[in-house]
Amino acid sequence: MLPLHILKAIVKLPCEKITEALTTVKLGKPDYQQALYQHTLYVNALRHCGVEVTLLEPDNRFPDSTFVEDTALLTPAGAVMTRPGAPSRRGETAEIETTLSLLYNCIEHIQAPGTLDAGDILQVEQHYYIGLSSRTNAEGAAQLINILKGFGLSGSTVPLRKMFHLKSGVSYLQNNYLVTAGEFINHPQFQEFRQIKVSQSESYAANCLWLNGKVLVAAGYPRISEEIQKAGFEVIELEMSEFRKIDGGLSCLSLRF
Ligand code: CIR
Repeated sequence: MLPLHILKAIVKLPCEKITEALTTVKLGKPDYQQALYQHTLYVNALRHCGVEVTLLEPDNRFPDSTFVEDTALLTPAGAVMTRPGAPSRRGETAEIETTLSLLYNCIEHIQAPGTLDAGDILQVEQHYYIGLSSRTNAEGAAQLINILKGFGLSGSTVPLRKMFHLKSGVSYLQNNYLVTAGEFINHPQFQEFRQIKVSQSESYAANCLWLNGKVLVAAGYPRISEEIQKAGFEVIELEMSEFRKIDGGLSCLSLRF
């Protein structure tokens, strides 16, 4: 198989209403200016990894809309528009679909009553693990597995116990390496992987992002950064404090293809 290369990414600027974004954690409201600054550094890091970035304008109608990852799944065979589990986020897909329609001939859709956030989808080569979470239901996952089959790809489900999204607790770094935290450490469905295990105190950093041989890791989690470096990856640390306050991680901020 040819080595994977991420060529492009779509990102969307945080909007002023990011202060009203959904959250399950009690870390206070994000600071809009800080979020903008952290987002700029994120975009710079994508470019540093050789990725061409399309930057979408902010949209105050959707406080969570900087988390573009949740709105679509991009595969080599076609795109899938999700149906986000949070009703306040459903309208985010329209603009992303317009952008993707310039890039993809084939765009499929998750239909009601299915719900799916792509933060629940972990791609490992040709296979897509789909977390069943408070956002992604069994119907949404079943629809996606069917679509993937049509694309010549495969999918399977992973029920979540505590994690917010599947990728809040597990990331794939290529070369058979998984970064795992919490309930995904030694999980029976991930036994064939080499695991880089994240301690409870650093579990936020389990959402990291492989990009063309480098790995973006949230700043402030030194042990996991070191483990990832030991595994042979160059690490780029990025401050994520404002996105963390609203359950967002590094992968959530871009759609990559
Ligand atoms: C939400 O609740 O939907 C946002 N505040 C966070 C979304 C994070 N997205 C992701 O992990 N892919």
